[in-house]
Formats: sequence, structure tokens, C-alpha cells
Amino acid sequence: MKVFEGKAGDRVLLLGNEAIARGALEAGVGYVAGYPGTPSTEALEALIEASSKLGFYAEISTNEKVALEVALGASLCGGRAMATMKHVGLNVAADTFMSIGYSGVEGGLVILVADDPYAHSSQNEQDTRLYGMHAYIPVLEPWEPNEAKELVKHAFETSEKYKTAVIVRSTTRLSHIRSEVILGELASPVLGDEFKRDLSRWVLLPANSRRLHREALERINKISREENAFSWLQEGRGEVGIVASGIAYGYVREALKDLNLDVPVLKLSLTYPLPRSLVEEFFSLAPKEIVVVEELDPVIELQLRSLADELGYSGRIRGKDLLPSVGELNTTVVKKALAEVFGLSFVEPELFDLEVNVPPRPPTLCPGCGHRAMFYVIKMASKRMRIKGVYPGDIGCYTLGFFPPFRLVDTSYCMGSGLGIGLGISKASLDEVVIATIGDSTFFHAGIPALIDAVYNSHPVVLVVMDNSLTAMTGHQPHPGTGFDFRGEQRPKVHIEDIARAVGVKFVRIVDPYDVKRAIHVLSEAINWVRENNAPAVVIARKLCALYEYRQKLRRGEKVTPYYVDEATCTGCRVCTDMFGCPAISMKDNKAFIISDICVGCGVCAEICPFDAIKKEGGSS
Ligand SMILES: Cc1ncc(C[n+]2csc(CCOP(=O)(O)OP(=O)(O)O)c2C)c(N)n1
Repeated sequence: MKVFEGKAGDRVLLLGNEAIARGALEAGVGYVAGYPGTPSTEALEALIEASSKLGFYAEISTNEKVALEVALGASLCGGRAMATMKHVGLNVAADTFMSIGYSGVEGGLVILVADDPYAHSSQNEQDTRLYGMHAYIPVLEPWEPNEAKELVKHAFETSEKYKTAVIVRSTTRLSHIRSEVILGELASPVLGDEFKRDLSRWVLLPANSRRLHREALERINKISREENAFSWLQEGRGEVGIVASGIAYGYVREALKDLNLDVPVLKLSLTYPLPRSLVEEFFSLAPKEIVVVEELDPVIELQLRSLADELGYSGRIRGKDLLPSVGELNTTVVKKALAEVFGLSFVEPELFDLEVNVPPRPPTLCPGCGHRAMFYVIKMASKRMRIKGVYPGDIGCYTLGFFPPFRLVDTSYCMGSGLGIGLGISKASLDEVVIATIGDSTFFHAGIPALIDAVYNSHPVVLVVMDNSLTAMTGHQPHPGTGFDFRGEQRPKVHIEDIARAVGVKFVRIVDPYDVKRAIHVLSEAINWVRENNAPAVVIARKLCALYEYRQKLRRGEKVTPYYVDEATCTGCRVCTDMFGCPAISMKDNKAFIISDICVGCGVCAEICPFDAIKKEGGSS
């Protein structure tokens, strides 16, 4: 079902992210802006889908900073606004975010940030709660989807009551579990009316900032004293208690049940600042020892230590001495720690050995992916030009160029970082030629400033834009270069080549990566050009995402004609498998063969086969 369907009282199964979206709809969100990123994406998608139906504004922004600013602007007009992002997205938005901590807001402003413990699909495991602390912005953490929905509504109310932005922090498990949610009424979107001019708050000049800093501290202390919704005490036996938040509370519940323990528990939703009176009460319920069960950093633990000091709690506070700061927790890990604390025996459950002999397979680009063809081009051009190449990479499907057979991603830090790092390398390592890669969505998101720097400071680098005309990695979302928005409506198209030329790049070429020969020729030209001119060159490798195109074809009822290997001509040279690495090509009896079920008929293998042994079914190569 869609998150905007169903009536109050219905019990429905929702994904954590959908429950969060539903909470925003029940709160009357009027504006939504976000940038996709696992594990947050489904919340943004569900809200955008609901926006046309319910009459509020929603957009996929160019990056998270812009998303937060769009949401802030709407809040300054009295609207209820939400910005969505993954944890590292908050780094991009951090400059604005830190200042919002000072200025506060007008209409409710909720920032959904989804963390990724275990870094399932991220470059780090950073804990957003520390950002809340850093900016004096309260953090609410739900433990299951139904609570997530309710907590989002509460977050809007808290935001307006205290005139502060509020973070709702989710994690991968919570965002991606599906469980029962009880629907409430949908509210009419709170759209606000006009800009609430307040020069004392929205203009962060030094004199204002110093005052606002003090006010921010007072606000957060007030919230600590007054708020404790969705946090509660469970009484129990003994003098040792447990504090938990988020999904970790679920693990604690299970562990206590399995260990047959009945001890005091403090379940927290407000994890920054801590609800002071509830903590004080808990100190008296667990006078001997408190064990904090939380994922990632010791955010609750450190705050508890500080409150313990202030309030004269003399018991012991434990947490990260028992439980890991790295990766996700689970019931077994929590059970083991609690068994140790309470002196119980614990036998580690045996893991199933499924005895399935699955060959290890590195992650790979899809059959027909233009990125693969372009990596092949980069490899061939580098070889032909006999250069010592350095290949700074970036974040997106094309990060898979790290794996064999290409090995063409030498660095990968965060979105937009590849080119910037390449600029430094080009100055520090004069013998090498820097060929940086970046995706189209990433180019718009965070790539442009480094390109301007390359022009302004004369960096001899080649930037290859791996343009599959979509934000593919996170689920084919549109971006400013696609010419349409998430609803499929036409939008003005921003052209990467226009931007490159406009910032002063003199060598800008567009290639079709399937046209391997021409692409090698153009890339070789670019390499020569940057060496001769001591300036950057941009080569845009443009090919629509093969997976997307394949699905479109199927939808249109078109057939895909696969290629096949003519066994008599194939010499078993392995260029197609070992240098190109398409998953649709394999070897049998020292001959290549094509798995027709997954071949999308791109024909690049036929082009690179040195013996013309690959042919199109029903025709020639
Ligand atoms: C700051 C930040 N926001 C969002 C993400 C999630 N994310 C990873 S790659 C990517 C974009 C990929 O799109 P593109 O650059 O076009 O490359 P493609 O996957 O299409 O090859 C996004 C949004 C992230 N890693 N970091």
C-alpha cells in the first residue's frame, strides 16, 4: 500500500522508512526536501509520491545542504518542513545545520538522518547523535516502526514548541524492517504563509551569534528538564539496571526474556539531551550499576556519566567496556554482555553451516553497464599512451571499478572528493597522469567546486564523468541533468558539458562508451591535452543506465537480442572475460560463452573481441 492510503485505526505492515513518512503526513508536513542515500531513501520516495496526492511540496534536491536549506526556508515562513538524508549527508549539510542550532526555526523542522552501523552501504559508521550534541539540536531515536511514526509527529510538535530543529535518527535495521503500524489521521499540510522576518535570529552576525549560542544552550537544558515523551522506566528486581535506545532496546527486550531477567530498564527516545528527571529517577532504581546498551558511540553513556557526576550517583556506569562501538549490535551480542553482568551462563548459539558451495563473487557492474565499457576505455587508453596513471574515484555504481579486472579506483572517500584529491596528486606527483572518475549525480552534488578549482589553479587532470543519466546506485532517482523529476514531469535539463565549459574547461568531449574505439581515441587526446596545456580536460561518457534501459524495453514490450560466441572462431584468449569482465560472459572448455538470459545485447564484447568471434543472435557482429 502507499503511505498516504488507509484510514485511522488500520493496522498495516510498513517499512520503517515508510512509517517515518506516514508520521510526517499525519503531522501535516508541508515541505519535504532530501537527497537519496541508503538507508534513508524510501522515506523520501514515499513522501514525494504522497506530495502530489496531498498537496504539499516535495523535491529531490541537488545535495543535502540544499535540501536542508530548502526545508529551513519553508520553516522560516511557518511551514512544517522535513529534510531527509543518510548519515554522511549530514556532513554535506553541516555548515547550515550548525547554524540552525543557533538560529532555531519557525515552523516545525524535522531532519531525518538514517545512520548505517556496520557500514552496509556507506563509507563510515558515524553516529549522528554526536552531531545533535555538536549543534545543540535534540535527537529522537525510535526503536520500532510504529514508534517511529509517532515520534515523527512528536518531533514536529517539539520543534515548534521550542523553536528548534529536531533530528529523528534512524538506523539501517529500523529503516528497513517491516512491521505493524497503526495508522492515524492524515493532517492537512501546514504550509505557513509568509516569511517571518526576524533579523535577530536569521542573520548570524557575530553579535547575534554570541547571544544565540547562549540561547541554544538554555533551550537544550530546558528540553532536558521538560521532555521525556516515548521514554520510560520499567521497574525490576535488583540494583543493576539497563539503559537502551533505538533498535538496541529491542535487543535488550529479547535478551532479558531469554535470560529470564527482570531488572530495571530505562528506555530512551530522547537521546540528546537526556531527559533529566527520568534519569534521576533511574539512578535511584539502579543504585549499584547501570549498563548502557547503544549502537556505535557511547553517546548516552557519556551524558549519563556527566549527569551522574552532577547528581551524585555513586554506582558504576558501564557500556562500551562490554559492548562494541563498531558495527551493529544484535540479540546475541547483548545477551552475552548481560549474562556477564548478571553472572549467568551463556552459550553462544551455533551458526548453521548451510553447506552450500557458492563461489565467491566480487560485486560487479551489471551486464551492459556503460561504466564497464568506459573503464575498459580508460584501461586501454592508459596502456596505449604508456602513462603511469593515478585514478581517484568517487561514490556511485562506478566505485565498482575498484574491483578486477579494472582496478581503476585508487581513492574513494565521499561524494565529490575524487577530483579534489586528484588535483592534489597532480601537483605532488608530476610523473603521473591523473584520471579521475565521477558520476553524473555526484557531479551535480559536490563535483563542481573542484572542477572550478582545477581551472582556476591550472591542474592537469582528466575528469571522466561516468554519465548514466540517473542516480543509479540509490535506485534510479532523477537529478538536475535528467530533464524530468521524480513524478516523471519534465524539468529544465542542466547539461554537464555546459557547466564544464562555463567554468572555463577548454577541452570538453562527450563520448558513447559503447563506441570503444572512438572513446579510446578521445580519452587519449584528453591525456595529451592536459599534459600540453597544464589545465583540466573533461570527457563525459554518456550512456543511459543499462538496467534502467533494459526495464524500459521490457515495459515497452521490446525484445532484447543477446550476443553469442562463435565457438569455431573463439581462440580462448579471454579478453572478454579477464579484461572486460561482463558477468554475462563465462568460459567453458577454454572457449568463451554468453549467458543469453542476462545478456542485454549491448554488443561491447563483440567490439573488443580481437578475433570477431562474438556475434549478435540472428545477425552478425
Ligand atoms: C553525502 C552522500 N549522500 C548520499 C550518498 C548515497 N549515494 C551513494 S552514491 C550516490 C549517487 C550515485 O549517483 P551517480 O553519481 O550518478 O552514480 P551512479 O550510481 O549512477 O553510477 C548516492 C546518492 C552518499 N554516499 N553520500
